[in-house]
Amino acid sequence: MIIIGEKCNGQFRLVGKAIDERDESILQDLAIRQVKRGAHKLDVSVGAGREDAPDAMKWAVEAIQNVVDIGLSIDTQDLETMEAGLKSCKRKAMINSTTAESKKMDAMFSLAQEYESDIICLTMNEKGVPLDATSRVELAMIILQKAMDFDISSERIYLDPLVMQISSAQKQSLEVLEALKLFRNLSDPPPNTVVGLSNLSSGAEERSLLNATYLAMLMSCGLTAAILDPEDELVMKVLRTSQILLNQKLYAPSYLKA
Ligand code: THG
Repeated sequence: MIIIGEKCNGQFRLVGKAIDERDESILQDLAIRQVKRGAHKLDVSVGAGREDAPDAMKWAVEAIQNVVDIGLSIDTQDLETMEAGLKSCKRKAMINSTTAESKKMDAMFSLAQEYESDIICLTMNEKGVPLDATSRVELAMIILQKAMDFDISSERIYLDPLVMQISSAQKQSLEVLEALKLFRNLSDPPPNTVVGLSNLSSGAEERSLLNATYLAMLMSCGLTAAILDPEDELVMKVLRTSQILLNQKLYAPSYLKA
């Protein structure tokens, strides 16, 4: 399970302000803390709708890399901001993300080629996020086909079925689980998969409990990576326990401490 820390994200007010002021210490503190709790990669987003997004992304990537030595997931839908982020990455990066829209895939897969990065592919298109599992699979097939055209091997692709808010789209939590099960049949070895876990509980109470419970379910459906809060202790305990129960890690009495 690849753990991608969610916290270096300009949508959090404190982070947004730190980016405005180019205050490195807040971003660096978040980066160090997430890695300490087990993050393998860090998602970096400067937040939507800022005019200085490419410059802000370059600055954020450099600031984070000055304190931690792990791969970054460059989280933006803007091509120029994506390239600014990728250019600054010292290690293999992850493009977060392309949709299944043809033009978007052309642009983002080209960048993936040029920068030899991994790429998260959202199973949505110009019509939005499909409401059922099989439509998500249809988009996944379009994505995998296009990746082949760009000579991007399947181990570099992370399919994201898009987790929605439980408070406004309750039935979608089941469709996402179903989609993950179906994605497994699309290639051999099965494609990598990723979700933004905290989307689930946005605007809800009992966030940690919702996120942790859903993570266990997602993992049992084959999820291979997640953007989540590594400082959420319940989420991390359930993640470690699920790895044991799914026989992905060797059980030892002290498995939570290891
Ligand atoms: N898929 C992919 N990338 C993603 C997502 C996804 N990147 C962004 C997001 N979704 C994952 N990251 C977060 C980060 C924070 C929150 C949720 C997901 C979050 N924010 C608070 C909220 O919504 O209530 C607001 C924070 C604040 O304002 O303080 O929970 O799905 N590929």
